[in-house]
Amino acid sequence: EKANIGVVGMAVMGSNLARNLAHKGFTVAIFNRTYAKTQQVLADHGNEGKFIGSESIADFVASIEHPRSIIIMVKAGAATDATIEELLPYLEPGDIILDAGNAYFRDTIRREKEISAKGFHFVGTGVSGGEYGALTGPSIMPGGTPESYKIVGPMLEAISAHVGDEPCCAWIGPNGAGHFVKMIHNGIEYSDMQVIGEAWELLKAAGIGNAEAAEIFKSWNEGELSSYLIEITADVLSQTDPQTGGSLVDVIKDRAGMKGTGTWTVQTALELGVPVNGIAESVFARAESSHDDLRAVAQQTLQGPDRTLQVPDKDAFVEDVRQALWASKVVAYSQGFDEIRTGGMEFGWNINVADCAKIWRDGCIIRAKLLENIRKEYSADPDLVSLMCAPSIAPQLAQYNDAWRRVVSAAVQSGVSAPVFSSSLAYYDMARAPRNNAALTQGLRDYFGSHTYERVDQPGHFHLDWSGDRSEVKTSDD
Ligand code: NBP
Repeated sequence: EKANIGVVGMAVMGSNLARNLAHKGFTVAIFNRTYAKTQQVLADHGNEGKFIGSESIADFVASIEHPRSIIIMVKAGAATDATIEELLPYLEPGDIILDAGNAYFRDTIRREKEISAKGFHFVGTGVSGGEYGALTGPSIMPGGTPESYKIVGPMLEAISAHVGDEPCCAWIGPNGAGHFVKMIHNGIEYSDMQVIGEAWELLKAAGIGNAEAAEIFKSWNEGELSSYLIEITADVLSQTDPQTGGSLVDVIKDRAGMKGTGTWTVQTALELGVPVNGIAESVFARAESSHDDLRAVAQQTLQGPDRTLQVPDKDAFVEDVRQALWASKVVAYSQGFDEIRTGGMEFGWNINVADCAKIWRDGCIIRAKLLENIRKEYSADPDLVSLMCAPSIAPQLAQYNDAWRRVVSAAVQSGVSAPVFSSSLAYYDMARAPRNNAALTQGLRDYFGSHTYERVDQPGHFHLDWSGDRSEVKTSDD
């Protein structure tokens, strides 16, 4: 019997995906550069389903039915290219390589071009859900040709998470679209975690300890903020340190790590000209947290308030923070979805934005109640310019405005750094302002660089003779 599908890479993600496929009744060929890992998977999990383990790549490829579907789940980057190189000589036309690692979408565009030129399909596939998700049902974001999705789609949908009978897996678009959407998923994940962190720090400033904060997050998880990250925040905050018996989070070093997807999201947004302030602030907050030299010298030299807040009504303050968290989160999501929409147009992918929200409702790290709402809004209006202006969102942002402003003010007054709370409010205010300070910027640019300005009352571009007689000339009609 031949395998229905193959998986290369038997580290935590690949082995769990292979097991998930086997649990769903597929016969799974498995391969790892270091054979011992393949043997280990067979020894530990071989009885969970039908696996065919191979020591050589040739045997591995030969063990899969044609047209072959082969998932690569190795360390993103050079390892992916090396694995593709090894596979290619054994493939036949029509075979499909899926790269399910966290590839940079431009690498996926390149690989798809090279591989499709050889007569094979290449499906750059975003997978989110961590190791547990990979085993029990991740959110899956495949790109590539629609023909290849006809073959691999049913298998991917079978192993994905489900909401009711809807799979958390949908074809996203050609070549790099799947990895692009996964990249922005991760960018949004950064901002989701940052707003949670800011809320926690504000609660702390108001004298709320970790155990009490854990209860607060638990109660927030019962309402509109309900999400995986809020749920596990309650768990992390209530964890005691196995060594000292105190609160674990208080002994974890406050230096955040990152692997690159947040940075890519922001770099790409800069190239596309899409303001993703919340995501950018989250990436920079992680960078600042790890900037040891800066923090050491700043702690010695910079003065300011001591990050404590006097709150007369604690319950009211907690509710303010909840509302500010919801508003900031929604604005950060709005920016992320804006990047998806703009990137989808720019790269010619025609991404169905509602589908992205749909497949993030479960399985992935940012799974949240809010995503059902987002899905409905983009389904109702696929050309929605900004999520924050959607019919069900804008009124709630209005309702939460006062609390949001009070919390940002409290952060500023007390010296708590809350970059996403405040930058998302600044983004909101900039977007809704009938006039903004860009008029002065244009005046200045024309002053020092003759960059010209447009007028509100007539078409064309104009330049003022700033250093001469201050006469105005029209430099172009459009
Ligand atoms: P790792 O990212 O730790 O990669 C280990 C795997 O890559 C092993 O199978 C290893 O083989 C293989 N490998 C390496 Br390293 N260099 C290779 C090469 N030159 N040729 C062939 N194979 C090579 O594994 P992971 O944590 O399971 O993640 C796999 C992918 O999934 C990554 O792209 C990751 O970004 C992505 N991802 C991870 C998560 C998560 O929560 N961890 C979530 C979503 C996506 P060896 O055993 O012979 O060294």
